[in-house]
Amino acid sequence: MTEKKNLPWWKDAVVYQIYPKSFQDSDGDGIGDIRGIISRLDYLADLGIDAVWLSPVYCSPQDDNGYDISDYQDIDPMFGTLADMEELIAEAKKRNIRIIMDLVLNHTSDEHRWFLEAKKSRENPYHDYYVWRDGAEGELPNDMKASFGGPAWEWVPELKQYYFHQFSVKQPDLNWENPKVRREIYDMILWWMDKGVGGFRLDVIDQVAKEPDRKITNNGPRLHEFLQEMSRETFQKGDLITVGEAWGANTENAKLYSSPDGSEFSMVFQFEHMMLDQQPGKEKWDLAPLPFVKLKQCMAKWQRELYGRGWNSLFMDNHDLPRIVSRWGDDKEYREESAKMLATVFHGMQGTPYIYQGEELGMTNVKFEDITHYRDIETLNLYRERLENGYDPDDVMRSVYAKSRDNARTPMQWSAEKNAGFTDGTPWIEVNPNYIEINADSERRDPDSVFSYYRTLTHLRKEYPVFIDGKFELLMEEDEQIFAYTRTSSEGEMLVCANFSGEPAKCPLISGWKDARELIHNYHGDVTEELRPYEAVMLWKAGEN
Ligand code: TEU
Repeated sequence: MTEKKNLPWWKDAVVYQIYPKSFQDSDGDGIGDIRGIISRLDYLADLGIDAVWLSPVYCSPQDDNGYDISDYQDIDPMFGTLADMEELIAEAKKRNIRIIMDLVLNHTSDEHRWFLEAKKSRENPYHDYYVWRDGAEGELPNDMKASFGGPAWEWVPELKQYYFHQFSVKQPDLNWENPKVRREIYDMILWWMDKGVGGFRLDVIDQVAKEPDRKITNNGPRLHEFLQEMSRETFQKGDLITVGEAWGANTENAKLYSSPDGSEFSMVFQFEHMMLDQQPGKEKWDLAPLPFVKLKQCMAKWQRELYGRGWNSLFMDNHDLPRIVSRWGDDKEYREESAKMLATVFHGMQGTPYIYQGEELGMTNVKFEDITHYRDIETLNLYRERLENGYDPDDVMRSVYAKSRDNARTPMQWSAEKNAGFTDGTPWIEVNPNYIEINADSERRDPDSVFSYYRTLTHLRKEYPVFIDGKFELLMEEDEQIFAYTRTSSEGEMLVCANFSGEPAKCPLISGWKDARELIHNYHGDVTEELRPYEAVMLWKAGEN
């Protein structure tokens, strides 16, 4: 293999996402915490990951599980202390793991000091930190809606003004037009950089430059001006990995977010592929089967467009999405095969792979008996709204089972012991009952497990530079079962070939790869021109020189 050519360290990195509330409890209160994470660092090192993206652990009233921050520079007591956080950064470093903090900069909690000040009077120096509009009670500035239901405007009678919130009422939007707000944010980021964090994930960053009078939420006219300023003032002073979450990204603006000149972020985290299995123009709850050929075209478009011009994140799961093996695989008969197949297809592409906690075990969606077992604000609001609007409760529950964010938020399944080894107390959300069969303890001992397969994938990325720079070409584009592509570099050619279905599938191109080296394969025995259900393989042919 050739030397890696002066690439930034994160180019061959694999990131692991931790949702702290559900990862590991250390003190028996039923809520995961930082000391719990420290106790599991060896597990992460064994998996071969390079960085951990930590969902928010800052002080927060937890209206949206930490995405409503009341102090950016302190840790919520439920998760631990600042000293615990410093220890986590240091202990991770010993294992060559960097910690990526989650920056929620579009909004704060309504309990943040700035907002408490802001709503005291119109003259308060913090008033202009948020987005206000004059009005009369009941006469909203316009009809914009908030993401978690209801209007995007909330009336404050003492001020006779509305504040703007794109998410819950307890998440007032920050006013990025105000240079003082931006300076406060940059100083806070520099403070975390001084603490030795390895990078940042930027929550809904495409929404910060909103212009509510023109009903603009994402991709506002000043967005990239703000992001470039932030990057100059902060990230570019360190050797960081930065990733911008942008539901509103397209392949054009993604080249700005993730330009190789480093003027904004290292990479973009976009969702085009995640919005295919819903009815066009409707919400994620309005279910539709996955249009497989469209998925391939979508992935191929991003591979092609960003090649040499940007950098993408490769993910199938996160704390807002259902479990991929339940969504696009088969979480029953072929759970292990399909979980491995999906990983093969995603990890073989160009970009940075993200593994969401439990994905490496093939954890599945959960089906709680009724809505009272759910905790997520988005799910609970959706259920209430849809019932008020006359939807059939069984239909709504079907959507919840398929798409609720709580599918990803049940506790990490460490072992077959009580509460899956997550806590000695009562977990804040119930454990998925399938932890007896699906858990880290048994998978780490089994060379054929989903965990062992992911470990091989993370190591392959370090061994074969083609993962980083190989040019992507989609094959068998119109095939309804096979996902196949090559990655070609000066060193050789890699083929990724996967049967995305539960039926056997013909794949004639395998015959041209008879002598190739098998990098990874999710079945025993030779791969032939007929792929078994969810069979997937990565093959490698070294070049002539
Ligand atoms: O999510 C962005 C976002 O737009 C989500 O609300 C998304 O639409 C929804 O989860 C899809 O079901 C980020 C965070 O990842 C999420 O957890 C937060 O709730 C949200 O921002 C607000 O900070």
